[in-house]
Amino acid sequence: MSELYPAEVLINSATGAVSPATGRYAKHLSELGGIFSNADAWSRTIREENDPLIYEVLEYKQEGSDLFFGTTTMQPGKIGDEFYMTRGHFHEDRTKGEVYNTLSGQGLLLLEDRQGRSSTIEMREGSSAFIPPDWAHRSINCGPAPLVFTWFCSVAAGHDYGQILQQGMRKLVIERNGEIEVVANPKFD
Ligand code: M6P
Ligand code: ZN
Repeated sequence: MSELYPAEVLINSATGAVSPATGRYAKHLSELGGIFSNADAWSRTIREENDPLIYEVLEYKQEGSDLFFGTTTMQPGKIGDEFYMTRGHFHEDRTKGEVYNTLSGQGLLLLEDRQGRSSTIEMREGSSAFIPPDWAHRSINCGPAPLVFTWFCSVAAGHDYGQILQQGMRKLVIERNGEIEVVANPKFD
């Protein structure tokens, strides 16, 4: 096993920059097919807004560590009446949870367990969210500015996207008459 060492990692609350970062990826709208309810609005936005960036993930991980952490920075916007969101996932290892801490912006963390129970936790500066093992989680930027949060997780957790990608989540977060609303996903009726 490689040797682990103490490290200071700087995180920018406004941009989500992680320094030093050991990994990063970006998700543009065209890579998020099937997660938004309004497929016409999805393809129109890709065309008209030139495939906008939806979110970026930066991470800090030491080779051989059991823990890693990083930031997710989500752009503001909507597809139809649905706010920009992450894919959403369960962990492959059903015994592993995760912690989020919001640094800036405002959003909702949408959670759901395998029995179909749903929960939402507000994401705003200074709020931390405990994600229990075996609850799927998706973050949603409901504000006008980027939503920046840190996450802390077990390396062994892994991502399981299958179920959420195929079925969606039981709740949708939409804007209606200028208000943020959590509504039932009609696909589950
Ligand atoms: C959070 C963490 C990451 C995750 C990212 C994007 O930052 O949970 O592990 O990858 O959100 O979410 P998703 O992978 O569901 O698109
Ligand atoms: Zn996770």
